Amino acid sequence: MQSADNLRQLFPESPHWHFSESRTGFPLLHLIDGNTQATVSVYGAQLLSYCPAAQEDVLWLSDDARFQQGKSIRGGIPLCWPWFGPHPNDSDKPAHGFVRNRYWQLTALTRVGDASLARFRLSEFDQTFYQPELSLELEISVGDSLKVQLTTTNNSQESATVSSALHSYFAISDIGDIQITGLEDKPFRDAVNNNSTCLQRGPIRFSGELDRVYQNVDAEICIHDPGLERVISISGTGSQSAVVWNPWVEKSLRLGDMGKDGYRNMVCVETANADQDARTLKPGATHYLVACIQVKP
Ligand code: TA6
Repeated sequence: MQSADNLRQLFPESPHWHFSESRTGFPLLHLIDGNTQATVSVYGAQLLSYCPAAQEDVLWLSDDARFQQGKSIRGGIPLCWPWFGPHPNDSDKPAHGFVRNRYWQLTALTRVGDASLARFRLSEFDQTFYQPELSLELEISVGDSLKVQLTTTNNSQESATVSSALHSYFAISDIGDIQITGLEDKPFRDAVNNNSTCLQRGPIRFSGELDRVYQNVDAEICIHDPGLERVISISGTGSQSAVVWNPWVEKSLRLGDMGKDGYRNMVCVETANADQDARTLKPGATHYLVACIQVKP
């Protein structure tokens, strides 16, 4: 594992990046572009915060988030890979894959145009969890918008099927007041109602637990938040599916790390390759799953 001190030696601090540690010693990278800031945990290569200039944090991080080895951090943008949801045929394996519970390697820090960019690589590849040899890289670009790119390359001689998600937790004023547009008339699997297949009618509004996997996603998704007087726009590439989730009261209690009434101030809108949108990579092939997030006035 690269400690914060190791990272300072490898990447001398600058006006555009510096390092610190979580209360449990996880190395944290802070990326800065003018008055815009973002924080990334090296554990999980997980964004924890993105604050555009003159804006409240766009990402939600639970007050009770655990920064503990082997556990995932509740909030920000956890990476689900190489399977989304439960493992397809082995319930002993963790939900949402294993890379969110691993230390990644920071391999580059640079400025590209008006943005600060960081690149991470998952070096130690846990063959116990996944056979075909794949490599995985994450690129985070912080500027007027936040760009997150997860790159999978199949280095093996056989085809490999991967499902994944950029499991983004967005900060909102109140779950009862927001609405989500951009998924109207799209089919979805309703995980709260026996995985039944339904069609979205109009904007999404919340009045209880909601857990849906949308397909044929081909447009920008927007979170309209009257309380914070803003619209968060999420555009995906290399993705035709999106997951929308709020655990509401009971599921929050079962999860145990959502914080008191935390569900009221978060909504997940995940840029994904889920269910039938899973991707099969031929030998030598590369796939890019990309989310571009920005606040629109
Ligand atoms: O993305 C939605 C979802 O799959 C929900 O079903 C819920 O379980 C959520 O992910 C959180 O999963 P986690 O493993 O982080 O508790």
